[in-house]
Amino acid sequence: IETPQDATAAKSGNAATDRFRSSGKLGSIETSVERVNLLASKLVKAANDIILEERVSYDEFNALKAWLIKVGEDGEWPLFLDVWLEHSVEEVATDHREGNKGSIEGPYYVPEAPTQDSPATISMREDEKGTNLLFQGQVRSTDGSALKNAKIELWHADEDGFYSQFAPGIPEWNLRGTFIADEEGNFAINTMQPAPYQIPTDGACGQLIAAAGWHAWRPAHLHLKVSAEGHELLTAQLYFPGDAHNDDDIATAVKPELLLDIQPAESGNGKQVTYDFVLDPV
Ligand code: MBD
Ligand code: FE
Repeated sequence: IETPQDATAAKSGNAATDRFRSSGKLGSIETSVERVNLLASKLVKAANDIILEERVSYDEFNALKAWLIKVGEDGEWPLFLDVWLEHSVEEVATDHREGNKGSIEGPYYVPEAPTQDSPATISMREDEKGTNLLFQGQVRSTDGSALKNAKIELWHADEDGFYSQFAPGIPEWNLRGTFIADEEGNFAINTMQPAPYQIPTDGACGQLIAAAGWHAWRPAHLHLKVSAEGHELLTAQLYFPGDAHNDDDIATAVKPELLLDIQPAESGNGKQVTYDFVLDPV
């Protein structure tokens, strides 16, 4: 039997690549010759400038070729792009918003996780390890009105830092769920506190990280998509104060507004936190 500890970069990378291919994100791309010309020309020029400025050698050029080939072989293009570039795309896409700050989606979202009405417990193994976390709050519009029956999609890693559907041997929807808030936009979800996440060290991205002397860590985080009728979809991540990597996330996806105020649970079992979401009208 495969366990999550058998996870390899190639397996989770290829799963992320397959996930992207079937995500529908490729169905609606609108662009023009002028736009492709502009962006591709700037990208190629930036690379040529680096080669000339830094006097890149043939050995270095060949190392780059070999590495780019390996990124594809390991299926790590989604991982590479989401870790090192998505944060800028997210910044451009959301800088008009008055409501909640968001953050990147990353490579491990799966749509249509099973739906439950709040209050609810996310699907997890009977012996799921970790600290219980009650995550609750309210979804409102920027004018302060409650967003009735708002939808909260939550997904995150387990206590060992693994995501279901991307590491082997974890039940399909483990620590993934869709939750419907009540008439007042209130929600309460029982889950487990996730562990910090280390991006795979045995694939092309890990090879780059090691060769450059970087670290591979993201701070522990909850992933969310929050939506309500007539409002922009919010994609966010929330973080835990005191995490060693809140200030040097490899994916540059932490913002001060996204830090949770974790408290001991009133039930006496684990932690609880209240976090409200404010969505922008379309
Ligand atoms: C993750 O869990 C993640 O959220 C991102 C953005 C990149 C790699 C792994
Ligand atoms: Fe993540």
